[in-house]
Amino acid sequence: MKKTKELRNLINSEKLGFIMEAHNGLSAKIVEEAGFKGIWASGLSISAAMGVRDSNEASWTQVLDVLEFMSDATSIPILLDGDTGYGNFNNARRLVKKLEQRDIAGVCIEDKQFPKMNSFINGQLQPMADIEEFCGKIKAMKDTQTDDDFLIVARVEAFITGRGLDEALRRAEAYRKAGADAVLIHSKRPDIMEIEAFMKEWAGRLPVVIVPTKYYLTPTVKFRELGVSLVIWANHNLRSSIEVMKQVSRRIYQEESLIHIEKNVATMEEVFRLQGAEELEAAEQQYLPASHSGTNQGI
Ligand code: SPV
Ligand code: MG
Repeated sequence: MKKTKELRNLINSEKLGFIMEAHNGLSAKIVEEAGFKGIWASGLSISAAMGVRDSNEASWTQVLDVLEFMSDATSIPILLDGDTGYGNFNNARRLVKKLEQRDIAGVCIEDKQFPKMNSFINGQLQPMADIEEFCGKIKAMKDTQTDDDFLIVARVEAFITGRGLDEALRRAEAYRKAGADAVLIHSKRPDIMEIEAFMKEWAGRLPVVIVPTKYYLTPTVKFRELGVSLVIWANHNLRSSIEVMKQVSRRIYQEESLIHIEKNVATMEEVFRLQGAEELEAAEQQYLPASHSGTNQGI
């Protein structure tokens, strides 16, 4: 099945679905091997892994290059966190064209202004997009996709910017009418209150996606009860790797030795496995003349 169809099925299914953050080819592969049916290409994580801020400091084509590696390394669908679409309707529709070429299954755009800032940094101070302008962007993106199953998710930042339920509903409804396939409703509260209020009024008009980074204490069963379609675990591969890399680097620096490290890190064999080294060996058998035999001796 095409990746676009798989993502659409995941979000349209009666069952609550889950996708997990990745930020490069390796983490994308790890997400797939864990059993997830989809990948969240997180703007925060991709930018952090590049060592820059989640404020469109990495150019959109640099993000595209990362996505290409993620897509090539995996067989499950990828939903891109497309920030604001990297500009106006014209930039956003060109993004759709480039994503389809790389077999990305969908993109989420948020109703803020370019350059954006992560929602958890002074969210209440962030300017929102004009509703009509954002609707035009959604329409342009929908008109550009060539695969009907490519997914456009409209992310509503009304709660993040402190505007409340009425504004969240007004925006979500406008984006639905503009053609969005699903709505992502974001909240920075430590509880489910805003999401719950939204879900009750929204009443299933379109599938709803949530990102429970801040309300992580809410049991998942509650998301099911509210009728949420898709949960994004948005940044936990990035954050876990930061923690482990800090510990390992510090310890090797202090001890000037690997003695206490080796048993706590992935084996070299595991690295080679994740890279698909075996496939290359088999290909060499098939394609390299015997006189060139031995890994990578053909060059
Ligand atoms: C991301 O993962 O980059 C997101 C989710 O957009 S959040 O960081 O919660 O804004
Ligand atoms: Mg983001």
